[in-house]
Amino acid sequence: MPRIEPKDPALKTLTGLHLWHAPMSSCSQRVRIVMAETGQDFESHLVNLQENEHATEAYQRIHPKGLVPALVDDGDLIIESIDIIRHLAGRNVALAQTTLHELLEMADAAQLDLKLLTYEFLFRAAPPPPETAEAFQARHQNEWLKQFRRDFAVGFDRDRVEAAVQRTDEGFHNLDALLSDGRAFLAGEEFTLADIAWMPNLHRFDLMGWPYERTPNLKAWFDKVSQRPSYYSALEKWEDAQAVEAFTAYTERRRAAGTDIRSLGGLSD
Ligand SMILES: N[C@@H](CCC(=O)N[C@@H](CS)C(=O)NCC(=O)O)C(=O)O
Repeated sequence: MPRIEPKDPALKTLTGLHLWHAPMSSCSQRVRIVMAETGQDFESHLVNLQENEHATEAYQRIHPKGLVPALVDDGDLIIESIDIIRHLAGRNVALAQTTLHELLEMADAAQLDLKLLTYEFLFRAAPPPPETAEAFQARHQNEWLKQFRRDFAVGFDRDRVEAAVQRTDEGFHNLDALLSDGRAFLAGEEFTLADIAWMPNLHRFDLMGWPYERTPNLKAWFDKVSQRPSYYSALEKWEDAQAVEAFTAYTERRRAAGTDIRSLGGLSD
């Protein structure tokens, strides 16, 4: 298990499961789904990303990259959502048993494109005011994230957005091809971590108006897994209804203007 040494020694004294997470972060959503599916309770430490709580010194002593989620299990700190869900599922044979290494790696690798496209197609609805953006630059220590935020402020290059859309589309087609043999779930007949790792991604792209009709097997899979109680209790229930409403309205506005996600990456072909 990839434990890391916490900068904050107080973490080592914590007992039970403690999760630092954000309500609508896809990486947090997958961790909460595993908790719900396996019936594990956790002490919730919400990190308000809109208020840049992940840029505080205190939080950066918990997560060295200043990102969510972070888990402490009886004093052991684990970051990286895929490592966390593996750790949590380790106790649950049914969830962890299949050969799903590749599907988890794909979900992990898809994160950067999901992030770029989330910022472009959802967060651009209400970018932070300049003083908040400046405070983030002054306080956060993750140089990659700071550069990413600066790129966002000036506008991402169209090629970069286009490439992210294309890679996402390829990834979804790969999943669709897997499912085309009639299997019930991504890794076979059992619901596994692979399904959990991908559920938040499908949800996120749904908010952006992704054309899932391009991948009917994947669409049917998503329709099925989103009926699971954990999808509601660990993902939808945590969402801020106003934010969802604002994202939906923004997606509709961009669609009407022909600048939504469907207008890129050959998705309208
Ligand atoms: N590879 C990491 C990615 C973590 C990550 O990027 N988390 C996002 C939320 S899903 C975050 O903290 N974003 C803060 C920001 O964009 O400012 C993981 O899987 O845990």
